[in-house]
Amino acid sequence: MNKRSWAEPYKIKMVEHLRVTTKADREKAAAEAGYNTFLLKSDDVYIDLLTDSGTSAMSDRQWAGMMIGDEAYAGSQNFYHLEQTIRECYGYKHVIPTHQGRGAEHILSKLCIKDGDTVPGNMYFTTTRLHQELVGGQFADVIIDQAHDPDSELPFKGNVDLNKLARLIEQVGPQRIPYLALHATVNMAGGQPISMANARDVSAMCRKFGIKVFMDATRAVENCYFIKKREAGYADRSLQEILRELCAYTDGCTMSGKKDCLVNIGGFLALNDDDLADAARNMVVVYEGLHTYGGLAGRDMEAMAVGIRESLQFDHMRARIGQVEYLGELLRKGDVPIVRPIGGHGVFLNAARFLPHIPCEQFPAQTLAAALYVDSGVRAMERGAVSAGRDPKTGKNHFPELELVRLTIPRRVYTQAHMDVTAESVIELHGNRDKIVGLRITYEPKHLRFFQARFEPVEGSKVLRD
Ligand code: PLI
Repeated sequence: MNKRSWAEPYKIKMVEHLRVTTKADREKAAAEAGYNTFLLKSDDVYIDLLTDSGTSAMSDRQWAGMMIGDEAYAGSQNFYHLEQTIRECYGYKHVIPTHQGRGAEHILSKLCIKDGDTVPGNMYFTTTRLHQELVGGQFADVIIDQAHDPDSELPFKGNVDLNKLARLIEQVGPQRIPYLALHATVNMAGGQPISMANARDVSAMCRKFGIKVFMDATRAVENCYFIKKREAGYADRSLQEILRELCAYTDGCTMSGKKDCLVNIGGFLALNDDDLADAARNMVVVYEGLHTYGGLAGRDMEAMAVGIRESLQFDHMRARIGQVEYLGELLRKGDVPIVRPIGGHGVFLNAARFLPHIPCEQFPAQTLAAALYVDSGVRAMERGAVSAGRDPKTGKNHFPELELVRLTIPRRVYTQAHMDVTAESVIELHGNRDKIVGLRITYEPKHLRFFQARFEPVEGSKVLRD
């Protein structure tokens, strides 16, 4: 036998019990939550694949780090440990901690974007675009066309289209583009990576025009794993070396530590420019907290410093992405339409194809996430028209080409058996798709509506008919 499997590079020391509910319980809970999986109580959820954000299991070493939290208001030792770790692992000069990723996005957007500016990026992300818009910026999508095609098998579907970028620079002028937001990986495209070659080319083009490049490094280590696996010349390089090279093509990053960094809360803004960092340190005290804690407890910063080192271990990342791939392969073999290639942090169901009888105005992805919960207690997340929101100028719904449901895998939390149970539910639901009823909105908040909007079935009282 030649084949040798990998297994998780850890064993389980503590367990959290899960509550098993009946279908009737779940129908009631779904209706009470307005068919929005964000409004479910977690106690009513069996397998929680809502997000990989802040849901990871910390290691014993991270928990040990929590015990050496230095909770001084100013100059906590844990800040200096975190700063040193980020400097070494990511290579940026200045580190400004924030309570989570959007805290960093807020500061960066406010400091760099002027009213009427355009901010290109490889596909939008919800909070990122909102912060750009709140300060008068306009997001411009410069991702390659294939990223919008769930069936395209390109290995680096997150790449920036350099022609689109060049055209944009020509159209609006480089002085109206404060920076390019480079997402690694691209969440809304299905966790698709960018290649090192693309990062290098984007950086060269932007530098030529004096445009800065800031990376959304939230899942950059996952991106590096794909570079190692798929890009020529990187197979023998460590994740650490690849990460340093990737970051070197950028001027700084925003980071939600709640993903790659294996913590339940935390983030940072990292910058190379001294003046910009100075301004950011000035601003962080207004919105987050002193520049040596940025809204975090000392223990949170310590756990993040330890988590960053763990995230760069090859065995960790192979098991993390391997688990996502395992679930994706089960679904693919079960003829469920999913985004290909399988991404880094989750498997994305192609809801438009899954539910061809539900028109986009009835939110197929929102509907599918609700029906999946009713079927088995698996909680997923809508990543389609509801997440895309409305055009701030016209008020019209954005209807993105990708109408997806994300089965997001928390790191080090679930076993392969949980993936089996999830796949069985999705495959069975696919067989029963004609029993699924579309939704309409009954309440819509102004910003980031996917978090709090409420829905009801367009006919009858059930999203999944008996
Ligand atoms: O949730 P925050 O504020 O720590 O981070 C915001 C954020 C920024 N960039 C990217 C690529 C994200 O994925 C991200 C948050 N993502 C969430 C919450 C998710 O469920 O994907």
